Amino acid sequence: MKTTASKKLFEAALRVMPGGVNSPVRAFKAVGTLPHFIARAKGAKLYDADGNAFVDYVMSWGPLVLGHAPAPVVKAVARAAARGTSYGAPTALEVQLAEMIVEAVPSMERVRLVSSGTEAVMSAIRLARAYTGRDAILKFEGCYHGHADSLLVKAGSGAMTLGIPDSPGVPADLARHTFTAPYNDIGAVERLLEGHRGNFACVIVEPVAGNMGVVPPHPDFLNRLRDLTHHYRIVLIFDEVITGFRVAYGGAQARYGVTPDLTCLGKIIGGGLPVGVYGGRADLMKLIAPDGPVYQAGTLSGNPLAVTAGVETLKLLKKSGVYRQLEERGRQLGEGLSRAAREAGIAATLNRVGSMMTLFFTPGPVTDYASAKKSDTQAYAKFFRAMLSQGIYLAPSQFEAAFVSTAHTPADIAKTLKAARAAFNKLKIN
Ligand code: KE4
Repeated sequence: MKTTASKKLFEAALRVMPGGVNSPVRAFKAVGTLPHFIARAKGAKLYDADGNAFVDYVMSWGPLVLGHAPAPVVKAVARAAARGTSYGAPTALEVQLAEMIVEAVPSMERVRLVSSGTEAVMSAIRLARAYTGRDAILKFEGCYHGHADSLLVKAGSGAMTLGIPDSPGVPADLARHTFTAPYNDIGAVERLLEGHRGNFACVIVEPVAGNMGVVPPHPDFLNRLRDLTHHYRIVLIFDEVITGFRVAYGGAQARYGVTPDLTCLGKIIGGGLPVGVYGGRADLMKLIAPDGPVYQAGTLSGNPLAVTAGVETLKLLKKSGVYRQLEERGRQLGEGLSRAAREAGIAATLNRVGSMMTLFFTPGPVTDYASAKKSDTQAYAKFFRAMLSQGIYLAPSQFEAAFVSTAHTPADIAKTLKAARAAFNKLKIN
């Protein structure tokens, strides 16, 4: 596979950007090869600077549930750009996106648009602390909620991939307010909340974990979290930056029937442009400036281009049959990968919820950070490289999700499974 252009671009990038990238996991450090620089994308395909084509399962880490550059979204964004790219003033478009989100997501009575998932989560945490007057927050090991200081404690995603889940630069005095518990361990949560009665402002959880790889909630986990946070009068925050509009049109809270107090969204609601959202109970959101004293602001919040992409994306997702198709494609890929690993005698565990999944190179089960960490990351790296050489672009980390979109065809899935069978056989030989 020709990689001359990507190599040259990476050398240039390394001279001016840390690691040559603008987000760490893109540097391919965990998979022992150099990153491919992407020139364009359409549907389920990526095309790199050397002209190589790939079936893409990163999908920009989740936003592109409709595939790359869906025509209606591109057309609408182009039209919006011609009307001006940002006004720093309210627009009808923001109202439209906010109304669509309030209508879709059970917990969200009021919303505030921001420009990233990190911003959404840090604002929701500030709001929970202001509402309760307390400082402590509880997150789960292996969950990633963006790179705000308070949340870089036993964080997942790139922090877990690079082995820096507790980043330097976070003041100890701040980190001490962040407590962690193993995902799916409701007993540990109960002991922490009981042991620190009156200290906790909120519990924040990925209702389906996506940042230690995909880890579904145990059947009663989310319900019990809801009961406990009600009992101790603690704000329950669902970080649905990945799961929002991914696992159902109303997100994981609609799929599992558990309603948090606050929800954070990102990725899909921007249709590939920068949008984050936090929102929830009206009595909490009324504390947000300028209604209330909790300050949060953003130059490009509600930006007309990004909001246009979001509105057009949600309009297409509302069409009937979309989530049935995502479920079906996800099932075909997940079951096919499981079968191929089993037939090759490779110890692997496939965790999947709808169109998001992870193949862990461990016998499993994978139910939390500790069991995810048992995965053979070298085997994953070999699998990744064998798939990449066959034109399949997976997440460059064992601890991320693969995403199927409505643009992935049965032929893409068949090509992927054929490549996986060859990759597993290669693993067996080496
Ligand atoms: P952003 O600030 O990257 O928009 O969102 C942060 C975030 C918050 N919450 C969850 C559940 C998330 O998954 C994320 C970001 N996800 C990672 C990938 N798992 C983004 C990819 C990257 O960091 O390059």
